[in-house]
Amino acid sequence: MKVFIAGIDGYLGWAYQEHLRANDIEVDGCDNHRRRNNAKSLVPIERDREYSIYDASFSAMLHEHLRRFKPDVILHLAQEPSAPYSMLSTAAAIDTLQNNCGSTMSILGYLRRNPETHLVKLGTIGEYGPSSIYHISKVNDTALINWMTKTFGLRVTDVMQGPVYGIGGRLDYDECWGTVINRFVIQGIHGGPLTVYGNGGQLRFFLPVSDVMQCLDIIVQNPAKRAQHRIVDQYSDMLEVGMLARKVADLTDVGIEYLHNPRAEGITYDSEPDNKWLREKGFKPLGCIDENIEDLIEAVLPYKNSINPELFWPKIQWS
Ligand code: USQ
Repeated sequence: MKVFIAGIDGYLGWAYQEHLRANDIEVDGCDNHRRRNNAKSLVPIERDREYSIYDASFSAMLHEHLRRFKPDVILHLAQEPSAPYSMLSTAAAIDTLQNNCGSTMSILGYLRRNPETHLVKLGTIGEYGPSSIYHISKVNDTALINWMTKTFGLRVTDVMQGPVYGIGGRLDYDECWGTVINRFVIQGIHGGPLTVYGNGGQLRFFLPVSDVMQCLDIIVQNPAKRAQHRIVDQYSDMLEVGMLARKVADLTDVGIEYLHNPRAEGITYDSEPDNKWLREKGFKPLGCIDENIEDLIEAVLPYKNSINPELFWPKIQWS
């Protein structure tokens, strides 16, 4: 089994390549260092192996690399992942659409000639009720993938994933690149306050990095069939953001600040996600969310003095 990771240097990409290598699976990948150049990880970024640095949307380079490596699976994580960044300006919105749709099209172009390769593409649960240009870019991907899969007989798993937490290949906590649990934990360790957007009634579908590894393994080991565009909803827990904030506030003994919500977002989604397929294939979340948050607090404590509280406050407004 050979796995190619587009976006190998990122939050999940690096964690998954380490996990695969620990299981003696051959891995290669590429990354354009966009995340590395735009965000400051709280934990040091440690890399003990080489990978190629180029943008996955440069199709000539990508196709050449893939023809050499001949992967059984391509894991596509090479995308701009931030809803707030995509809403910063028209230029950032265009950048998000170009980056995300370009990398997807580039990979699909290779698969058209190599349809046996299984594409595992990271989508988002936010596709079930988009709340930003970023989320719309993922909906566009899904439409593109669907048509290409049916037309050219590809094998694709489109993973609808909720916000991830924990230390992956890095740990971000600024308004663009940090996900909400990581932000709350780091805000709590600093002494607060926790920044809840709106009244905190947003219902979201979370999972820790360790569960992402387990779910991706299940997907990689159970490839989609030819001409199948398989949708898999990937999450461990369903919780309101305000409830999460109360958990972290209790554990770190800090206050919560309810801010005017800078986003225009729904409380729930238009259709309910369901992780039944993963559970049927044996997915069992490794710990409960309370324990996972406690572990994360422990793991982040040594970096307390490096926390920059200026990164806590949201500046990008949807309207
Ligand atoms: N939120 C707060 N306070 C904060 C940060 C966020 O209340 O300081 C709220 C947001 O308003 C939102 C929820 O927490 O309702 C989740 O926000 P998030 O920043 O953790 O997640 P989101 O912007 O939706 O994006 C993240 C990842 C993205 C992934 C997505 C999955 O950055 O790559 O696709 O989670 S999902 O949310 O299911 O669309």
